[in-house]
Amino acid sequence: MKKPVQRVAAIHDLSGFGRVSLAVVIPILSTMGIQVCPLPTAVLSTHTGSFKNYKFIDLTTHMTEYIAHWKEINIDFDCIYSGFLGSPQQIDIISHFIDDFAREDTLVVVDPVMGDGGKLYSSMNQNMVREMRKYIQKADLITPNYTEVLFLLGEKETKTINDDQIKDYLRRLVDMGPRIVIITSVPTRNNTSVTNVIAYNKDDKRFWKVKCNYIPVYYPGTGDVFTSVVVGSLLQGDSLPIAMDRAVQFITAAIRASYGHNYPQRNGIMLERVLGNLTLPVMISSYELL
Ligand code: PXL
Repeated sequence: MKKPVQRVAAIHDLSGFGRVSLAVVIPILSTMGIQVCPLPTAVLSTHTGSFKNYKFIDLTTHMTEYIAHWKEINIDFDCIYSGFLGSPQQIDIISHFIDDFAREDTLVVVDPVMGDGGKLYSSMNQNMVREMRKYIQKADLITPNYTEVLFLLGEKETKTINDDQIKDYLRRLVDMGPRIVIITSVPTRNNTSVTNVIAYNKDDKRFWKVKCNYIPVYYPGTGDVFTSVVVGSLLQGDSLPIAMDRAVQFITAAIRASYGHNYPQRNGIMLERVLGNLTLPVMISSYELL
C-alpha cells in the first residue's frame, strides 16, 4: 500500500527572521503534504545576508547525539534534504547520517548553499567549498545557483554563458557524483531581463530549461524556496521538468507578491501570501528541452 505521508529529514539552519532555510522549508513541504523532520545545523537570530551582529549558535557538537537518538528510535526517511550548514565539519557528520539512514530508494538532495551574486555568504569560506565538492558525491540531486556552480568547479564568473558552456558545467557536476543537477539563476546571453533554470539528468541524458523573467530585486532564501518546491514536487511523483516548472512559477509568484509592497528586501519574501498556490494543480508549463 502507498505510504500515507512521505517523510523528509531536513538538514538546514533555523533563522529567526528573514524567511530562509527551515522557516521556509517546513511550511512549503507541509503544504505539499510532506512530513518534515528538522535536523538543525545552527540557530541564528537572522540570516547572514544583510544583517550585522547576528547571533549564530553552531550546533555541530550536538548533531551526532541528536542523530544517535533518531537511530535508537529507528525512523526512516523517503528523502534527506540538506541546505545551509553551520560548519565544514558538519559535512562528515551528515555524510555518515546519509550512509546510515538512506534506503535504496531514498532521494538524497543537497543544496550546496555557499553564496550568491558572485560571492560567498559571510559565514562561508574556502574550506566549506572544498568539503562541499566531496559532499555532493553523496547526492542524487543537487541544486546550486550559478555562483555556487562557479565555486564548485573553480571557474571564473562570466556575466553571460552560452548553452554549450552550461552543458559542459552540468556534465562536470554529474561527474562529481549526483545523478541530477539543477542550476538556478543562469544568466542569458544578450538579455539581462531573463534568467534560466537549467538541469541535466544523467540517467536519460536529457537537458531541461525553464526561463524566468528577471525582477530587479533580491530576496534571501529564494534558493531554499526553490529547492523545497522541487523536493515536494518530486516526492509527489512529478517529473524533473514539471518540478522545475512548479518551483519557478512559485518563486515568481512569491517575488511578485512581495515586490509590489514597499518593504526591506532583507526581510525576505512574503511566503504566507502565496503558500496556498502549492495546493493547486499544474495548469501551465513552459519547460523546454535544451
Ligand atoms: O538561503 C540561504 C541561507 C540560509 N541560511 C542562512 C543564510 C542564508 C543566506 O543568506 O544566511 C543563515
